[in-house]
Amino acid sequence: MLNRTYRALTLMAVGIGAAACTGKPAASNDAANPPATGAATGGGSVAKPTGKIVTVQLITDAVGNYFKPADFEVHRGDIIRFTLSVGVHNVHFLPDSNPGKLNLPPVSDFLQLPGQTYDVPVNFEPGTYYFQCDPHVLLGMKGHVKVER
Ligand SMILES: [Cu+2]
Repeated sequence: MLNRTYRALTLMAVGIGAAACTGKPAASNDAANPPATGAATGGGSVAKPTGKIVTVQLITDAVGNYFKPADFEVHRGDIIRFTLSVGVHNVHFLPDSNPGKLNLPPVSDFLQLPGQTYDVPVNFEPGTYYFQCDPHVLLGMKGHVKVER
């Protein structure tokens, strides 16, 4: 069920991507007109993929509930691969805790199966971003990722 939903979403995303690629030629006025403040929501620049995958584990153990690593750096174009190790967790780049940041990824589904992943392509502007696991944030399950160009 989960897998099927995930696959459908993936197909949708691929479909949208393909449509975007085969659509009209890239708007040539993008370069001439820097996006107005707030206009880039959802339409920000897509970073060129670096091929680098940064794995972050989601863990429940005797120490508690936590991301490992919880504070790390990535570059634009990397992929952050949140991977469930133990427990039931999600990943939420809370807008309220990331004021002024654009292109925040959607909140993930709950990861419940060990090895289950949630990929976040790093298309954000350079800066430090906060994320948390909603059910465990009060237990300290949160982290920061610093995005570098
Ligand atoms: Cu959690």
